[in-house]
Amino acid sequence: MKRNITLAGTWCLSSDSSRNISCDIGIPGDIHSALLLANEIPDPYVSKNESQVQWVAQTPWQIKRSFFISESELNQAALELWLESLDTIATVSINQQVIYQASNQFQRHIINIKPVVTLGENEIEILFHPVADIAAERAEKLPFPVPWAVGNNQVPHMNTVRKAQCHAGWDWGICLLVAGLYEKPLIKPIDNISLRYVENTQVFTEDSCQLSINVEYFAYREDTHTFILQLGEQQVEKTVTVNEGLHTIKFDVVITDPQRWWPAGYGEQPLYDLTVTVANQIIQQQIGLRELELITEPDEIGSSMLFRVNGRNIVCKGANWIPADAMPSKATVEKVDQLLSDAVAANMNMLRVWGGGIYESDTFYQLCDQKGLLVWQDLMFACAQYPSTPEFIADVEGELNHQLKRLQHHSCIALWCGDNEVIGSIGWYPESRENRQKYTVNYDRLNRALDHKVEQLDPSRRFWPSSPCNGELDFGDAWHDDNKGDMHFWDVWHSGKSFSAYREVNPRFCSEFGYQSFPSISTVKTYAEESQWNITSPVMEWHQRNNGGNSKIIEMFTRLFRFPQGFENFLYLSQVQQALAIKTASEYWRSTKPVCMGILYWQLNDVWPVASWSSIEYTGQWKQLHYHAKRFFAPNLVTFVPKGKLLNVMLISDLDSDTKYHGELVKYNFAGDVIETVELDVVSPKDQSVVIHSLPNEEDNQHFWHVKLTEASNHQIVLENDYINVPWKACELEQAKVEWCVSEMDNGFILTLTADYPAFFVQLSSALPGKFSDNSLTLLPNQPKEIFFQSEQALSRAEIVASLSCTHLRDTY
Ligand code: BMA
Repeated sequence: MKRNITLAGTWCLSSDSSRNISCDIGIPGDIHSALLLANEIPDPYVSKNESQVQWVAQTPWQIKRSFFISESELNQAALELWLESLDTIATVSINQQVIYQASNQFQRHIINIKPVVTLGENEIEILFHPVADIAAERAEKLPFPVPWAVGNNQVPHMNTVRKAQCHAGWDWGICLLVAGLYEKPLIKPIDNISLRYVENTQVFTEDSCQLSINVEYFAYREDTHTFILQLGEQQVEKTVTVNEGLHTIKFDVVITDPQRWWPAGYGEQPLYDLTVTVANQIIQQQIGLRELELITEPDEIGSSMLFRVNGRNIVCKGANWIPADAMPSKATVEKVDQLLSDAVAANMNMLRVWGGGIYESDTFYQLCDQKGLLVWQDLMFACAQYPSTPEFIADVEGELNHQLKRLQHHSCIALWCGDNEVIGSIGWYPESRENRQKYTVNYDRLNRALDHKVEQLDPSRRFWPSSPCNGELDFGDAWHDDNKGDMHFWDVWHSGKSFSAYREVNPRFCSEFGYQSFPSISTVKTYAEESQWNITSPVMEWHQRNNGGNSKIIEMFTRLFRFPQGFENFLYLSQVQQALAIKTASEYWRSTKPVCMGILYWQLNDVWPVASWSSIEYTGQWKQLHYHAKRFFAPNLVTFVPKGKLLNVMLISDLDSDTKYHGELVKYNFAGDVIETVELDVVSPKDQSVVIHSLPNEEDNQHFWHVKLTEASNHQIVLENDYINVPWKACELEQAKVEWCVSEMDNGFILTLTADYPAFFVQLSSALPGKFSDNSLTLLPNQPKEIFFQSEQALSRAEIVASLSCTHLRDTY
């Protein structure tokens, strides 16, 4: 069996003569990361260094290395060079002979290099052309101007290049216009058959799953081959004789009593091993068996929008995913794995892979399969108009041929969505606004082509034209129409409405809404020197990409809070504010169940250290929002929902059985005295949202309500929440003293927190890397709380104690 020749490893990177740079580059990897490692550029993430490195993307670069071809390899029918995630406009040469021109980051390039290699040492060279120039040339040639993502992109016309759109900057993103090769390049010696893709469709009967498995392969000459397919315990063999060319072979396998795959929180994620072998070729997958439907049925409100998995209506809870790092070399498997685990830890079951980034790596989707994270998969178009010329559409079709076939077998993928905000953006740009019909037709030409590709290549899933979208061929305002389809609700952040506006809409599926905050001081320290520790300093403003973003945060402070003193309190309070915004929306929309069946906030992660809507900072640290998400996305939730003159206490369940709780609803004053107590013995009916108590909703700056419920059969499960119906600034909070004692456990530390007065948004921090089980919580006098802290390093109790600090709301002024 001939082994694949890997070309991963160290290559030589060199610039053209304008710079005369030559250094090593690790492939897979990007040019900026290599230059950083070789000390040729300053760290683009630090200070305002981004402006110092813009020349990198304006320079042509070449990467090269040698490889060895043996006699037996040379005797093969073909030597296939596989290049994936080649970013982007690149000329590939072997032994100084140009063999290929690539221009789409999302296509997979397979080139038979047998005719150009020789026995022994050979050389491969890839030349990367500056993308901005090519984009401008392409824009010139378009039949009419096609507006690009002005306001997000810092380099024009990226909409003409099939490359991650956020590489040119975004309203949370650095502009590096990175280039490189981000997947392992391989040479595959092929005796005759080259395996390409394995896809499956699943049909369920009462006690079985019938799989029809399609294997796509290329044959270099006419011959007879035996394919072996192994699925779980079953093995099937098929022998076929085919001519030269591209072929498919189909296998039918029945699995009786299938173990079904479920989204996280709804069941387990059993995966079956699937292997296809022929000659020296093998494809291995792990597949989940599940039925998944997108239900969009007319109802008394408009039209439903929900995912049904294995017959159960799922409440999708999660966030939007952007690429794991602006420098692709830094988007390691460990980093992606950690972010996805953090999503699951916050009780999420869906992520939306946003259309301005990339079709993620195989590992990303494998991890989502394993962890039960459904994926709302956008196709890679965002916030701009796109050409609909035959060449552009053909290029995109080539990209989808690969991406749909590559990803089809992942049980995590819930649907294919045409783009991010492309329909809506027709109204953003003067050209398209003034000529709406023309641009709508232009939009639909490309969108139609995407739709047809999905229909042809993956009929097992629905195509959803755009996010947000009111439905097929509905070009209405999905930012404001909450009756049907998915919604992007931005009236609070982008339009400055108050948080109560979240309770004035009833989305069917909110796939975007967000509120910004600053990262914590530990993250700020990675990019700003102490002299810059001021919100309006040049470096802090540099690390804010949304026009007016910092002012929005500050202005909302003035509505809700007493003005914070000092830089660190400023950072902290911005995270309180963000958590409050997203909590208000998420809890209310969950309470409207089954009206709202999807809540994905904007955004999970950051590509560099920056002020943004993320709940996880670039360094991996959880913002306060992420701890709140863990609570407000939990399968059972208790919350307060004001409704007219009433304040309803509501209990929400996404579980498939009733749960009993007992506890109390208590009215406190800010000294912590109990004013009123209501005993609660309640049942949370399965899969429902119910009112368990109603109170008069009075403006009151003297008191707050606190509810605490303990599950009858499992005292570990405690639901808590609190409520005031005036802004925090109106309340006279006591200067609570929060103390903690630390005790050592086998694999971490227990921190027991106490307070003498009620303390809100109590946030523990450690100067050492580690994770808290909970944070940003309410502490009441005589009600200690335990938090678990686990550090990545082996640390003594004394070191932990010394590393800890604590802030709460009253500490900020
Ligand atoms: C959304 C996204 C992104 C953007 C975010 C914040 O609508 O689709 O384009 O980063 O808003 O403005």
